[in-house]
Amino acid sequence: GLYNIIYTYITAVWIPDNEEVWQSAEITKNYKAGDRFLQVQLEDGTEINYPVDPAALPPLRNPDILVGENDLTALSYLHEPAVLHNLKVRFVESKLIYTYSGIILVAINPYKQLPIYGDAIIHAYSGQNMGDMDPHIFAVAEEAYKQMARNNKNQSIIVSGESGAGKTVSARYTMRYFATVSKSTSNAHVEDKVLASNPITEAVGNAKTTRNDNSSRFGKYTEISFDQSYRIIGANMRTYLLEKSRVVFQSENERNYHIFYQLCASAMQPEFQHLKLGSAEEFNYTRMGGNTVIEGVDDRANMVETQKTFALLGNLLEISTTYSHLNIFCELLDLNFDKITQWLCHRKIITTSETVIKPMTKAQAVNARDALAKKIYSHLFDFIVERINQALQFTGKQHTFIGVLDIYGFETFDVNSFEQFCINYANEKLQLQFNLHVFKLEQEEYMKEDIPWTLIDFYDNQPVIDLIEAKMGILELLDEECLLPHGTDENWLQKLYNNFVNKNALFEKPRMSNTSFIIQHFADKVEYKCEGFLEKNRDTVYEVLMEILKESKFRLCANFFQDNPVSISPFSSTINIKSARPVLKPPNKQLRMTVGSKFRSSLSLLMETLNATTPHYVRCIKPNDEKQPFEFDSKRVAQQLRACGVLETIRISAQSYPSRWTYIEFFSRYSILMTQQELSLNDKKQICKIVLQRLIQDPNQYQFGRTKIFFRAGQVAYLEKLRSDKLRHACIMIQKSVRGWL
Ligand code: AD9
Ligand code: MG
Repeated sequence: GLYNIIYTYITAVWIPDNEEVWQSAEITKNYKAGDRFLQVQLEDGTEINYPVDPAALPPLRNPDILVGENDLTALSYLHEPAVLHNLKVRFVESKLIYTYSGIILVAINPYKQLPIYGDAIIHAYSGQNMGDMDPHIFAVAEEAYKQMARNNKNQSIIVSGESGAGKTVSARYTMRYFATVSKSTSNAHVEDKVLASNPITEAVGNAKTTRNDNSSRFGKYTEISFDQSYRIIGANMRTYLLEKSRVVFQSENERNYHIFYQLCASAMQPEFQHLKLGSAEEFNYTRMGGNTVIEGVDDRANMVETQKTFALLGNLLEISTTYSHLNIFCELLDLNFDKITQWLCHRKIITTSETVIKPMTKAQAVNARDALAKKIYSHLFDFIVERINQALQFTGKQHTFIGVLDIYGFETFDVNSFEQFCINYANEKLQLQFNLHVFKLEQEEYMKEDIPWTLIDFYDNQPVIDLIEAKMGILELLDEECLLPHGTDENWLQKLYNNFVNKNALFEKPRMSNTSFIIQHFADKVEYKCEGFLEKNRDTVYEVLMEILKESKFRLCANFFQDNPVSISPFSSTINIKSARPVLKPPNKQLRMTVGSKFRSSLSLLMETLNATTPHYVRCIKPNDEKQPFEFDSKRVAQQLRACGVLETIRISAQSYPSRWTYIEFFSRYSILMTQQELSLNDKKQICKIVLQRLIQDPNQYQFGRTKIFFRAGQVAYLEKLRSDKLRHACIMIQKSVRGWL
């Protein structure tokens, strides 16, 4: 009903467009309820009769005064075209990359260095209120810092978005902000050390992919610790799910981890000569992608930087790579050459009656070698992270912390496998955390304003999470299959079909495939191919090879494979077994835990941590696939806004009371709509109430709070329309009377 009434007032709508997703259309003839056509003029001037469904009319365009708003939720009509248009106007016309959407900061990657990150800007944001300044990543950092100090509460900054959207860059800026505003005088280097952890983890955990020359292949949560006076005292980081397969395999035009190319480019440096490296072109593991150099990147210069940051942390590693010819490998890791050769090519099969030694096929041997390389690299990665944490350990007492989460965004490719499954599962968990937080904030705002509690229907994605992680869910069935000696990907998939097809609305079997399954995620439907799930979840290395590595005389290497690994002092490169103390490494039992169940527990720990903090959200958007500065591809942006939950949040907002005005704001903007009699009253708040009740008859469209009026979607646009009509009318009256005088 109301929609139809408003419709006759509004002059423009959004209609779907193949190229731009939505295009604006001016209504040229008043729409009558029930009409099946809308007479409109398109942007190029053509007039058409646009067919419409009277029950679902096209979305309305916001009045122009609202376009360009720095907070999307200030838009009166909240829907996809409004959000997209507003972001585009800001980004393309005004070169503004940051916009708020309620409590979220939307950051669009400009693909260009902007002069908005200098120390002067940091100081400009320091101490300010979020609403008083232009949206900025520093404003979010300042808000976290201020709330930490004001409420004595831990904070977190949750950065998400797809590959190449700018998460790592944003996370780095927040860390730089904290390091700058909280500079301590006593412990001068601690901020530099905290910042130094970034280049190191990027050297060993980032790589060139087709989407991003510096793509993070792991998730990271960095807790920055502060003392009583809110000065940085140290930091600690947790990492999630490193992409191990990259160590042994890279697709075309991709590279292995940066560190390998940095080392190869520095092969002739005296400190690396003993590694007997050569050019990256020589090694199978580094040349597979076809191109070992990245345009504009100098690997040798970067190695110097990597070494510097290691030195800054007081923690220069004896880096040993394992990817040259077999005897150099054995020499470097101090392994028994004969044994390695034997067990890389043969398999021991133990039956009840006898033990046979069987040669492996070439494919099996390659597989065993790759599994070993992945294992060593992932141990090395964990070891480096552990060392960084030791170097950033602090002696005093932590008062509070701010955590910065830089995690992979929701992903969907043509072929999706175990990795995408885990990544999307993590994003479901983060979305739920976000939904519950927004819900809680709404509830608090209603209480503060004495507004009767209205149940808002918010999207609850708990069912998808249950499908994945609950008892007898997808992960548990996978673990069970992994335990069976003859378990296969196909058998597991069959069990999924039996358990969920037609029983769980979020699970589907694709019509044309017997090797995949579909999950309806909050962001999109994703089809996963079952091939490889079991092996990736088991992640085992051939036992005999592990035994040989355990016997290595190179203690670092031997230690990787011990059941009870000993700690290694961060400040010496030799390992003193005597002084060794037990470390945080998981007990051996956990080493046998599957990747899926390990990931599930690390996620639940992360959620526990996040829930105990005040969260701040940054959603990064990649505006085009060509890395072009300030190019806005509407299709790609719309797709990401859906995937990162921005539109979902907008929908929640639109269902409750998206527009909130203080009585003062309402009074000053709409006094033109007030009668002399109304204006003669004393109590301004009372005037607002009387006027609004007269202008909007349906009392369900607004609520009077203690300090604010809460409007349902569209009401502010309606008031704006009344206001501009009144102004136009007043103008005409003035013109007439002027003419009369003449
Ligand atoms: V991935 O999931 O790790 O593959 P990220 O982390 O989301 O991805 P990243 O931060 O690495 O993306 O950004 C990709 C590139 O975009 C950077 O290397 C910069 O060249 C570019 N970028 C991102 N944000 C900005 C910015 N605020 N200003 C300028 C930017 N350039
Ligand atoms: Mg990244």
